[in-house]
Amino acid sequence: MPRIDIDALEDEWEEDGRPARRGRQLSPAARARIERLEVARVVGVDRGRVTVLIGDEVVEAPLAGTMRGTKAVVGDRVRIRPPRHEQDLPRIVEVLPRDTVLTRTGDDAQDDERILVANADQVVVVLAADHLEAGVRFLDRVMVSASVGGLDTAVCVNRIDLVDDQRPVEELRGRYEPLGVDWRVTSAVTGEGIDELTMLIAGCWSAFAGHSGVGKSSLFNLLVPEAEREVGEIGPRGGRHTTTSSMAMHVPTVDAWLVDTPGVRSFGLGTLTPRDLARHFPELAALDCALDDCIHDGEPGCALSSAAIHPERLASYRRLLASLRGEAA
Ligand SMILES: Nc1nc2c(ncn2[C@@H]2O[C@H](COP(=O)(O)OP(=O)(O)OP(=O)(O)O)[C@@H](O)[C@H]2O)c(=O)[nH]1
Ligand SMILES: [Mg+2]
Ligand SMILES: [Zn+2]
Repeated sequence: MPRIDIDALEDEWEEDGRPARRGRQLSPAARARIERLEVARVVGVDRGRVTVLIGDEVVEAPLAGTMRGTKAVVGDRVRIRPPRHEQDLPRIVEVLPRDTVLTRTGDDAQDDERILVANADQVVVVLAADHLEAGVRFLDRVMVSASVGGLDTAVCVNRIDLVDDQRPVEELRGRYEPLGVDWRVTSAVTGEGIDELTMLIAGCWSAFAGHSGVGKSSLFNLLVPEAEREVGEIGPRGGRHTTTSSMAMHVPTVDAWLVDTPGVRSFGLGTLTPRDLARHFPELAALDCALDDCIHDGEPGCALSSAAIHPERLASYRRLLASLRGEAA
């Protein structure tokens, strides 16, 4: 499976005519950076295998034994210590506090919080133009989690070549742009919108999120030509999970970092309370409601009016509220 692979990188270096490195040996530059305890950035997590960027080199660096119980996720800033012997690897000895986190739970009844990406500036929710409805429900969930975790949410409606009528996409754009959501429309097949997507991610750390088959890895491969991520044979209907690990790569033309993630079936918000939900729905947070800690769910005197929020967004809010209360799916 294509991913950042130290051995493959070493092969490339050999082809470059640079001196070949033996076994696990680090370059002197990387070793010097590690010895200075320079902060490294986690760029790949594939099951237990963690790769970090130190300076401009990617090296494998598992968690040190003393870090048992800690997890490192893509985007984490870490300190690593040098290998203790010839066969050893550098090891992560500290995960620095995270500025932002994008988390989800398995479903709304669970509190098994998993971090998808740390320290990203924005999450780009990829929707399939030919499966918009399921995508929008997913988007509403990600927007809440991103707001809680301190990231911006943007949208990329991909697979636009597969739909003749673009009005539903434009209608959605009109619903979400006023909420501060940047909106892009792309096709990984025709190349439509790729330049605009590139500008969206310029200069920052972005992570893709979306259902399986919406085209995250296809877009990633266009934005990071050397990525060669495996893409699925079918689209969102197949539900096949092609990508199984998260990986960050640099987009040098716009100095951006982009994270490809595995598709997820559900985006649970199981650690949130109804109050959190109300606070992280921007239309509701902006309400001038005089009631303390109101969740705008029929309380007498609540300022919620139908003018304040799109009916579909209100319906979505009420569905999420019910689901968090364990009332309905
Ligand atoms: N027609 C069309 N097909 C696309 C487009 N983008 C992706 N596809 C196809 O959709 C399928 C799924 O694409 P992937 O890039 O693997 O999707 P993914 O979101 O990475 O899926 P997971 O890794 O499973 O989460 C592949 O067959 C792609 O060729 C597009 O813009 N138009
Ligand atoms: Mg993928
Ligand atoms: Zn209220």
